[in-house]
Amino acid sequence: MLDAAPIRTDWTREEAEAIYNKPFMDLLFQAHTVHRQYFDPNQVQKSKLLSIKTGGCAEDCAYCSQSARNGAQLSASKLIEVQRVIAEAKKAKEGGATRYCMGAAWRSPKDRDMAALEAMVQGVKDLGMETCMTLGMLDEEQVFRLRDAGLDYYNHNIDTSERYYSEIITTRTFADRIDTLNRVREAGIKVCSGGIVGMGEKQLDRIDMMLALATLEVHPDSVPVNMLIPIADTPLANVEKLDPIEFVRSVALARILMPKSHVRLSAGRTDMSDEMQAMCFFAGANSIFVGDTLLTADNPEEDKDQQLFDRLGITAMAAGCDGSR
Ligand code: SAM
Ligand code: DTB
Ligand code: SF4
Repeated sequence: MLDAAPIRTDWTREEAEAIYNKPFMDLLFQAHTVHRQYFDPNQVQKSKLLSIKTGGCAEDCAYCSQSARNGAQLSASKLIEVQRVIAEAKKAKEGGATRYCMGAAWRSPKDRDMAALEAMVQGVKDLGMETCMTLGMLDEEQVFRLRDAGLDYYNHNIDTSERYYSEIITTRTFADRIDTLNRVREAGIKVCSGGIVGMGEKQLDRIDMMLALATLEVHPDSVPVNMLIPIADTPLANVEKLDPIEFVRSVALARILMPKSHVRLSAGRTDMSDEMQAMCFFAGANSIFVGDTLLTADNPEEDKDQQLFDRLGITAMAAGCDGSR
């Protein structure tokens, strides 16, 4: 067995560009080799998402159905009841999910919401599931409160390259995102951070986004790679569709630059063929969201995912198992 690829946070732009642009077969071979060194390639984690507060968001993210500034905005709902969250998590567990991710359409949580958020974390953890939340920017006290409630992961995406960021979001900066990520990591909560590809960015933006994640002080423990789901009446509704090969290259780059991180094949799977998803798993993706809705958008039906797993000989990671060697 070859020595495992080292974990590096000093990758250069030249190295990342050279990897991304390798002949496709060489790129896939390298990504898969790295993947097998750290993970069982036949195991994929099933995560489930729940929108705990939908719509009416003050931010102007150009891709999002939940921004109050986009024409597409969904009607705003209040934070849902703790008991409902726990009941939904229980159903997800019965369906085989081992990780539960709760998302809120907020710029940041209000202090009056914190007690309910803590109760949600505790309730879902008591079911024996891994917990994740994505609530926008957090201050130090909020980070400590969520950590003390037992939150395992915090999801906070950098979404794109620093250069392209202001084309997509103007109500916060790339640096604001990094600040929250640092606070979360320093408090000892695992970091989940990735982004979206297919937003009309250049190839170099995809490379720089992965490079920004891979050169953080510590790699995110998990890296969601979302393919843009175009939402009607948002500024990105009619953006040109990304070449699927470019998407697979982005997954492979994430795997090679961050060998030990879970790479999550996140939004956009309804528009991916089974073969494209298989290629993403080969390139190192080892987590998906299951269930027919993400936060607000569609996701493949669970039967379809199970059939794909069966055809590929993939098994779902068991609770408490992270698929690592
Ligand atoms: N409001 C919080 C925030 O933005 O940090 C959490 C929820 S937000 C919906 C979570 C992530 O979902 C975003 O960072 C983005 O990467 C992804 N996302 C949202 N809308 C998407 C879309 N239409 N297509 C692909 N990914 C999307
Ligand atoms: C992430 O990177 N992708 C998930 C999760 N983190 C919260 C969310 C995808 C949302 C897709 C659009 C929607 O459902 O509204
Ligand atoms: Fe709000 Fe998050 Fe949507 Fe941006 S991505 S508009 S912060 S819910």
